[in-house]
Amino acid sequence: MLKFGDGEFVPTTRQSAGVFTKEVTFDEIATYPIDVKLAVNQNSFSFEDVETIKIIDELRKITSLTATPNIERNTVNLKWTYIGKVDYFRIKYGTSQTDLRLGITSSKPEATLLLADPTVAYYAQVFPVDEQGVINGEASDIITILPIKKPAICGNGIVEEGEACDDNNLRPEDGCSTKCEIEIKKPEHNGAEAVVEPTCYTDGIPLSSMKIGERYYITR
Ligand SMILES: [Ca+2]
Ligand SMILES: [Ca+2]
Repeated sequence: MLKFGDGEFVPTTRQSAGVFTKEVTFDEIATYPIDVKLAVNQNSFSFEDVETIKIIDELRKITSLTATPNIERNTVNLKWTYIGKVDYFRIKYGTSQTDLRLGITSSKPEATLLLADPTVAYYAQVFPVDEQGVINGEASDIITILPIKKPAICGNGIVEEGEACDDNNLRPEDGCSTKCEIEIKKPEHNGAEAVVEPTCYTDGIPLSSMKIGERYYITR
């Protein structure tokens, strides 16, 4: 028989030899005295020095974490499930699994992370925190967010993110550099602009120009 707090003695369930169990519901986080009595054939034996039971906290735990990339925006939407009463969540993330340097706080079980470099992997973990931002529960596992974009390849003829041009080669001095930056040479006579018409002459000599996007640039 078990007495929990101010309650009555209640029978326990014999689980195995010498092991009895009783599931108890409590309302508050507190320390409760417990009392145990052995009842055999109308006789009951009380035990002294029975411990108190300290209910220190309810269980708070992030139970799952998923990431959905948004390729257009270079962001990842995180969603997670949790158990317990959680007021705030702290999301830590970064490009090193052992050093999650970045962090944001959310009051909802979701958050959007802006990926500064979408061509590398990120790692993220969610923690339950209190109003002061102190961790007060069990964190999620660390998840891996795979690169959401391939790195741009200069010279493949496709203008990709981070490239101003791509002329399908890795030659410099032809208007588009080896790093896919636009190369513009200053015109040699007054009045001309770096951006020119396709047929532009300097001192009677046609300028060599190159069409990049909708504009022509002087290349020499
Ligand atoms: Ca390219
Ligand atoms: Ca080039």
